Amino acid sequence: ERGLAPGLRYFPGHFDRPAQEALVAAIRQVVAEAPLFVPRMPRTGKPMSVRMTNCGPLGWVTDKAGGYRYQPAHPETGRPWPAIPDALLALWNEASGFEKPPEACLVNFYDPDARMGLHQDRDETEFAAPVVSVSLGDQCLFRVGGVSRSDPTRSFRLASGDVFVFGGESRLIFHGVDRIYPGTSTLLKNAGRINLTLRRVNP
Ligand code: MD3
Ligand code: FE
Repeated sequence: ERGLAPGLRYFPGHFDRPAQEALVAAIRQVVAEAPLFVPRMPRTGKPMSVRMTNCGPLGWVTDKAGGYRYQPAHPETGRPWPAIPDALLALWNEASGFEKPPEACLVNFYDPDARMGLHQDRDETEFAAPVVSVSLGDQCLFRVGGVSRSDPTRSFRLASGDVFVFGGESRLIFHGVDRIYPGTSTLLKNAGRINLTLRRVNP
């Protein structure tokens, strides 16, 4: 483990290959029940390049009319989100140090040309809980800054099986994915990356 800043912890290679394969199998089941959707920016309706789904009691969604929010059902099927896989609940218990269980697990799928601009996660009302993130598949260039957009940033090349914990003073830092490095992992059938983020939404 590397402690990088107050509340910011990095566990490179936390999940070994068999554990990564088990996570991918669990996520494929989630996607079968809750298909990937294209999130759209509030007001403009511009599509994000990442495709998403969720598991857990709540899921993060965004569309032109409703904007960023958490809701208990899939935006297209209207069905409740599937349960969070046990391996991810175990990770939360180990890594978060938070007494209550995660309410949302956002699943982001990156094609080789997908990106995520620098942003803060502030659609939750519980900022005392950390966000726990797992990377699977192709490597990416991940950027983290500070709590102000103008703060200096550092970049990390994240690999499959890496875990990041963003808590404490790092819960509201700016972060984003600048690029995917296609062909840097054999975990997934097709090139691309999956990121899982476990979150507490409500106090
Ligand atoms: C720091 N996802 O879904 S994970 C996101 O790789 C998101 O898909 C990126 O940013 C991805 O919102 C980055 C790392 C991450 C996730 C949530 C955070 C860093 C965070 C919340 C607070 C602070
Ligand atoms: Fe984020």
